[in-house]
Amino acid sequence: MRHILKPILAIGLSVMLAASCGSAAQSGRTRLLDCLKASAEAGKILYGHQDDLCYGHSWKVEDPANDPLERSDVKEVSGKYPAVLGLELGEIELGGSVSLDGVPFELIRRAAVKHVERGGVVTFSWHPRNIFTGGTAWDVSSDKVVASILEGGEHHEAFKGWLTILGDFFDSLRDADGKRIPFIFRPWHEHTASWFWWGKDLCTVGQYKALFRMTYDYLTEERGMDNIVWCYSPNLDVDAEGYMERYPGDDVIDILGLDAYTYNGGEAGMEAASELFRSKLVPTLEYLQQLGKEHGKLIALSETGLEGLCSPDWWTSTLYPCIKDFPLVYVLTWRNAWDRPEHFYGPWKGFEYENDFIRFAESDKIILL
Ligand code: BMA
Repeated sequence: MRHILKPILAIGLSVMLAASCGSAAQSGRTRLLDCLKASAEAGKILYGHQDDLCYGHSWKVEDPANDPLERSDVKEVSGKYPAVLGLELGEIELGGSVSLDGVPFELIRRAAVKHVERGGVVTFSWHPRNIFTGGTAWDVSSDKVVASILEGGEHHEAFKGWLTILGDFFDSLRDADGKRIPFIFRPWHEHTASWFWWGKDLCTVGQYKALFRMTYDYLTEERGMDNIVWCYSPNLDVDAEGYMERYPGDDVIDILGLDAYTYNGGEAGMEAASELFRSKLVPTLEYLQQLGKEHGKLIALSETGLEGLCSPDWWTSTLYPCIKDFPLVYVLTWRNAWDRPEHFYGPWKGFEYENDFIRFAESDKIILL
């Protein structure tokens, strides 16, 4: 079977998986980008869910090597898989067999390949540990970490070892013909905040850009991976200037992403929380749309959600009205942690407000698989 990237094109109300997108002579990066562009130009937004095939709100894959990967919280509610599957690689750099969330890398690899085979789009995030302190990605106790892994830094060689492990994993993502599958990679995210060791207050503009470029150069040049679409994803609460301040460059980035969550309003209530989210997100998407035009890039809501979905109509009354007028290529809600019942952002069968997700998913604009 020749590897074919199947673009997701909506025809009327049905989703059609076209036979191919672009020509086989093009790189995987170009072909995936062409598909995504065609979808955005058709006015469609692909719906994505993090870790969807690996586990759900109250289940997980038990046999990573053989499970048919047919289960999905999104499918159990809506009848369809998410069009975009987000997968997390944190702790792959340690060389072990499971991620920081306890997901076997073998399962992550199989899920990525299966999802692309089904015609979907895969995006990887990575929360690597802090090589300087030995802590997690959230260990922000030192502002020397990025400097230490750049060329000339004391941990540069060790960090190149981490990149090698990451590159080996990416290299193992092959279709039935042995060709590398195309996917989106979204490293060094939410760096306009300071909760990860690569965040704004932990490294200079130049160091951040060098970190991104080092990662890019390693995978594209040293490893020859022309199957990766690169996404840049600052966090909400930044203006257009702040958004672009650490931008690695048009030659590196393909998608201008944004991570933006609704925070449970507590005493102020859900209505106030939704209103705050709307009042921040819409102006941000306005400038993102403009930046996308100026730089010739796609735009995406690369992470979003309301933890625990404590609102009967977050999908249709908060999220959808905010995004519907923007040419977002995809919108991805975060994971449904099987071992933390309150830590979920996607729908699941039996959840009291599942019908609100169904209404969202049935919109002409929103594409599932
Ligand atoms: C966070 C939480 C964590 C998780 C991390 C990486 O937002 O969901 O529990 O470890 O993402 O997946």
